[in-house]
Amino acid sequence: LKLENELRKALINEEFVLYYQPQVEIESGRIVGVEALIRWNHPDKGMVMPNHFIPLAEESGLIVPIGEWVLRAACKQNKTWQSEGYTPMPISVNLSMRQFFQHNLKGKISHVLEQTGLDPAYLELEITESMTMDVEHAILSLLELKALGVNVSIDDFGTGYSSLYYLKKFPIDKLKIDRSFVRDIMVDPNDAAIVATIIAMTHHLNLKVIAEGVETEDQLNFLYQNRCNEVQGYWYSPPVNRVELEHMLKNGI
Ligand code: G
Ligand code: G
Ligand code: MN
Ligand code: NA
Repeated sequence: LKLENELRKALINEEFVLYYQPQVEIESGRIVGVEALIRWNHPDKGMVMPNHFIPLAEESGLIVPIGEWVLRAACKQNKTWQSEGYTPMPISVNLSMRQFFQHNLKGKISHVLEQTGLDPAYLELEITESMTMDVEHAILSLLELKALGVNVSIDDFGTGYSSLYYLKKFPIDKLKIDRSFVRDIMVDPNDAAIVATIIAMTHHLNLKVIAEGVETEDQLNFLYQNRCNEVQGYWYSPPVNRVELEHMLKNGI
């Protein structure tokens, strides 16, 4: 209960901050997108990572107002970057299960887009496979979100429920290959085969694809040879604060 109260206070006192991880087009080495990831700048504990508070936020329902803060902060920051002359690129935001099942999610997102003035084409919402288990709900929700003009990606792809039949029916734009598959592509032929197959499938289904958790040059080369266009991972950059991200946007990664 103590942590829960602290989280409520943190929202009021604006103690949350966003970090940003670049998404890089392999061919050009250019940053083509960023994922927003929350941190808690705690007055005593310093920078607290999301795995220490997101699970409780999800349990308690606080993830809804926290998620709304993330959405607004990400849209606002992306709009600011565009006003400052940075090359426009999408910012992706993680949606939690509760947000995805929230009444009037579309209205809330559309309100944030209006408030911040961000073009919906520059917002990407990440959902996980487990949120699509109720197929009818998922299709209806995704159609509503797509009608706003935002992009939708499936995060941690391959780790959850994945019916290829429904994948074809979901109005989504992109798959993010989970880092657990990428980690061993150079040592485990099964993981190499899985990753190569997911990439090939995305091309056939006309989806974009990004590999997460890329940490080595060998992994990068493997992904490039297998026609994966984009990567995210420590090889290029961990999630960084706004100033560090702006430095990379200006000077290259
Ligand atoms: O860098 P990293 O430690 O940021 O993230 C750890 C986990 O926390 C990831 O699984 C990520 O999806 C989750 N996470 C980070 N930011 C957010 C957020 O804004 N909303 C939600 N729902 N999850 C987040
Ligand atoms: O939303 P998602 O669960 O994909 O959150 C991304 C998580 O992955 C964050 O915790 C982020 O810090 C972490 N991450 C990003 N790049 C790498 C990487 O190259 N290696 C590892 N181990 N983790 C990464
Ligand atoms: Mn994510
Ligand atoms: Na992921």
